[in-house]
Amino acid sequence: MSKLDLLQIGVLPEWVEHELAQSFNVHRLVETPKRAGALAELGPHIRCIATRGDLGARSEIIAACPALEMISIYGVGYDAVDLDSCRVRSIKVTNTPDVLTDDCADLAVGMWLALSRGIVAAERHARSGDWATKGGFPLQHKASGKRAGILGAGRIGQAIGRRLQGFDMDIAYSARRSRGELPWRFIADAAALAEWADVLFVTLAATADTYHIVSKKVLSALGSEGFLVNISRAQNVDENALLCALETGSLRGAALDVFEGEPKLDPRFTTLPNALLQPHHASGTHETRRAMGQLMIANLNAHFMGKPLLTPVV
Ligand code: 8YV
Repeated sequence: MSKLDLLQIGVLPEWVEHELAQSFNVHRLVETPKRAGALAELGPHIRCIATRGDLGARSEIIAACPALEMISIYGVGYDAVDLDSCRVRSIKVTNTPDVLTDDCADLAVGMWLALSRGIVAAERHARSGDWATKGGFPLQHKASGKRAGILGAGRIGQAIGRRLQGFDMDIAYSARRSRGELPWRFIADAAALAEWADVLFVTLAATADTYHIVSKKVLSALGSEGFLVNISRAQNVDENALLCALETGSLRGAALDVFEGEPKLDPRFTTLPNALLQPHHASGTHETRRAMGQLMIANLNAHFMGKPLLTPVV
């Protein structure tokens, strides 16, 4: 049987691309001036799309593929996929939850510790020789035993909470509803949670309702002794308000794995001593990216074999 035509959006690990090519005619959609023309030519043949969580599949791509049956996401976030178009055309959408939860939670906790204790700057202080010539590293801030607010009580938010219990943190969370099964305080309002917390972890899936949920008001409530950790999506935070808060010291510090316009950052971030910057790599380990690739491909194969999807979104 001839291979079906698959549109690949973005770069995937080599072994994933090799695996896809075993089952599909893979057509890479790359960011070139000829992209629209390529899509117009390829689109009518495309039966499925493989894309990344950060790239998704916008409405114009979906519209250009009239024979599209399925979008398989290499990532947990599906905010960059036009789900409304998929629902109207009964296009299946899958993602890769669970397999990346531990990595994302691990990095969030690591970012918080590094921010609170100045680990990145301290490493430079030791490596540069400043320790010998300028003396000891400046005092930082105790991390454990403080108040941690978790914005979002999904898989990743709960995994962060479980890790923070090991740091003797007093934990509260905000979500659409109270989750009685969780052993932590429920504070529905984001600003109230920020007011209570010493560190606020943003773990929410990005939706229209969560856009800029970490607003100037929330940042002000977190305050000049507060830390923000964002491993969700940049659009959950008012980035200009965050930059102003960091520049003026009305927020003590922020550790960020996601940015508006990534991979290009607002240059204001790069001069801030109280910002810890990470290149959207929360799921970026060999083990997890392998598991994500296997799950993405398994979903594609399940669909075309007429079997139940493993991790359906739509
Ligand atoms: C992806 C992400 O893993 O999971 C998501 O939704 O944003 C990332 O963690 C990454 O985009 C894969 O390249």
